[in-house]
Amino acid sequence: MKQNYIFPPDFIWGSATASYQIEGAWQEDGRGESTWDRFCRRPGKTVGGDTGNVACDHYHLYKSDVALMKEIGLKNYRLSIAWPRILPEGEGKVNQKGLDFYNSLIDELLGAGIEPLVTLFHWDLPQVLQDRYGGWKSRKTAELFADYSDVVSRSLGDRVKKWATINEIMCFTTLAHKNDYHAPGGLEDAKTTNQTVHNALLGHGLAARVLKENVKDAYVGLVDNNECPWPVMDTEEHRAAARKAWQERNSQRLFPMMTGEYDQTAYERHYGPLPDFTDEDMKIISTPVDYFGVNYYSCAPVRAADNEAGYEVAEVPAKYPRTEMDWPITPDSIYWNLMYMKDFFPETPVYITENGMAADDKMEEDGTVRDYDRVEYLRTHLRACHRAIEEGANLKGYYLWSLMDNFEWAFGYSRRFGMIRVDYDTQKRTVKESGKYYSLVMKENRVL
Ligand code: GCO
Repeated sequence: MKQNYIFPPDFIWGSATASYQIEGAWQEDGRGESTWDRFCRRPGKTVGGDTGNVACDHYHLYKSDVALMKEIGLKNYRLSIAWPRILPEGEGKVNQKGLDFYNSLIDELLGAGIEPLVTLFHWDLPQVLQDRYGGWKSRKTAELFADYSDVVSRSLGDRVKKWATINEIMCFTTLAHKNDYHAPGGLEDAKTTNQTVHNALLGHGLAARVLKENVKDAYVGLVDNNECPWPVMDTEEHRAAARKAWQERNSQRLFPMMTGEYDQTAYERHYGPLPDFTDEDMKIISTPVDYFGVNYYSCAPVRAADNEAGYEVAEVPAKYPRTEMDWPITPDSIYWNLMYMKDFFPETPVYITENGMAADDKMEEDGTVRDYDRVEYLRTHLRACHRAIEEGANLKGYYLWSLMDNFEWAFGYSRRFGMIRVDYDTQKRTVKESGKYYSLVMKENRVL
């Protein structure tokens, strides 16, 4: 049989994690409190009252974790830096021990032949900035984020070239203030919530400028879980509806970041009142990026409709296949998302910076984890990526979420996303069948 689904020779294969989800060591070596430390302590906010206090204890186990990465053939690894480790007060005095940890981790990775992609902010804001300034409700946090980016990039920039400023703005702004579901929590009106999104975009732009200034050959982007409506059927009518939906529903973050403009009609239709902003803000926000990072898990299809917008969401039936997060498994959506990216922003390289699934993993008596549902998820999504590349999409790489099981935010440890299993009692790591599968994918540069 013919070997097919071969990726371009320079395609980047990697895997991803985030600081609060894996590090633990929450009070060690001068680390300050983060908004997630605080949020987890609010009763009922995480499943089982779980916290990231220990998580995967990666802070202590990073050397063996990197050795395991090497063993499975990983060549690219996306990690994030905990701001409260670097600046326990959020601003001002730098905690050298925090920098030391990341310097050692980077050296360990490079020594193992693994190229890091460093995310500066993956939601663990120093709590003190929340208390002092209201966190992202204030522009001050955007400015301080640039200062923090300056400290980190001066320290790691001689070895780290690939940077992501911020991960998934929606999740620490809208999910926090509209739903009280993520840190920092605290319900706010729509205008205030939209202001936090705007301020985070501003932080992104300011940090992108700092990185370009400090790091020779810096490769800088924003990572977002952009909205990716796709046509329920590939007919001209539904296709046009989905394209319009894609454009309008990305009016809050992606389009302003790429174009420097808010589309007021689309914004108001989907997000409510526009935030306050200046022309200068929009210039900063649209500082050119080298790539766009897409975190993709699931998305609802849309269909053409006889309403003002011209489209409506086509909810999938209750029994539609879903992951343990209850997210419908919709691989075609990744294809359409990449095609719309190419359509609107043909020049911008795209990386899938996260993709994967929570599965109901069981450890068998023989010590294997036969997560063939995750294997199938990966296979179908990778095929969709391959199809998009064949049709001209600018997709340059793929980072699987996640390297190992970890603290899944409001779900605590009740959801497992890893290709490596973590036994939280013993901290033992076990490569799952999906890990073995992905290891072959990376080695052979094709879907198997
Ligand atoms: C995300 C995240 C991860 C999540 C993953 C699964 O950005 O949402 O970056 O932290 O764990 O998406 O929900």
